[in-house]
Amino acid sequence: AEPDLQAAFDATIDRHDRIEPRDWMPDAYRKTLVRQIAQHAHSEIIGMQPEGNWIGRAPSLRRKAILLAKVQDEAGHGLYLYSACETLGVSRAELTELLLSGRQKYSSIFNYPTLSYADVGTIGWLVDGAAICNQVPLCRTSYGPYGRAMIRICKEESFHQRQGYELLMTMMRGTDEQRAMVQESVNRFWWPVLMMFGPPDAQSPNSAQSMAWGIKRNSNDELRQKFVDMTVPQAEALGVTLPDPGLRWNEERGHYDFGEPDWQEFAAVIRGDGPCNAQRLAHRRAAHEEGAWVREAATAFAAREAALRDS
Ligand code: FAQ
Repeated sequence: AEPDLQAAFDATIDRHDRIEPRDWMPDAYRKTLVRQIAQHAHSEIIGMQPEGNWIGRAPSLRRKAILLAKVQDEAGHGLYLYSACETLGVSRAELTELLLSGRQKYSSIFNYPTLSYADVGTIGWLVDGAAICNQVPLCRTSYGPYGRAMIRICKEESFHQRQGYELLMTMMRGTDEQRAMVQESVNRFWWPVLMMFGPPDAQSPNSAQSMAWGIKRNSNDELRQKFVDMTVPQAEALGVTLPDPGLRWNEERGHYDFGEPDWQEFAAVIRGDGPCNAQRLAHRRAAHEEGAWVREAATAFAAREAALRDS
């Protein structure tokens, strides 16, 4: 029956229709999805740390309420994504183990520190802006549970992006010192944000197959370009300079030209040698260990309820 199953799978992909958890799928398709969705889930959960760092030091009650809501949304995104991943036959416990042992990755961007409150704004504007650019096409990904999770996540990411932009706008209308804080923050985050889209297409081992399977709908370079085109006018409206002397409108291409990120730095960060990799994983590990009693209690409770039902 194998050839028929493969043909049915191929036909579904060709129609741009969706593969669902109980459908037959090639092992390599399942494996790629687990890798990408798990990496995405881990990014949401680890991504709570850089901003979480500022919750206790937010400058006003209003800013604190906004930041708390955003960081909680990120926890929620991680949970929808772990659930989507579980439909592929892996458990959240296994995925957490793969993260903690360094066998699965999370986004490079969360290995950079947050040094001032302006970073909360910059993360919203640029990091969530990049996330939206990458995730809107993923709403049409070929695997049903992943695409459906993306729809809700993208709506929440839009709020995140707006709160960041609004925070930076407020600071830019403030004092010279506040404007300098925003510029300094944008200078630090710009290049690492461009790296969020992954390596250049020619060095992206997974892109061609993931696009053929409809898991990815656009290449890394296409999305990076789209993000730059979308962000330059926003930077102008804000009054900040993007730290790239090579950035200029190319009339012929109808796009902005821009400089090359430092791919050696990117390689070092995903190898584990970024500024905060050790700290992020240590914090995640400690939180996991401290939560062991909650998991044990929930498991014991579920077992007792099941025993009561069966008796
Ligand atoms: N960081 O062959 P490709 C968020 C790895 S947004 C670390 O091009 P692929 C929201 C890649 O895994 C961030 N590793 O790979 C938020 C592969 O290694 P592997 C999360 C990276 O998968 C905002 C190798 O390099 N978003 O969390 C990165 O086709 C604010 C070769 O690369 C997603 O995960 C990187 N930047 O394309 C939360 C989106 N780039 O696995 C809190 C979904 C590449 O073979 C606060 N993912 N690598 O060992 C994707 O769209 C894709 O997986 C790409 C990479 C585009 C990231």
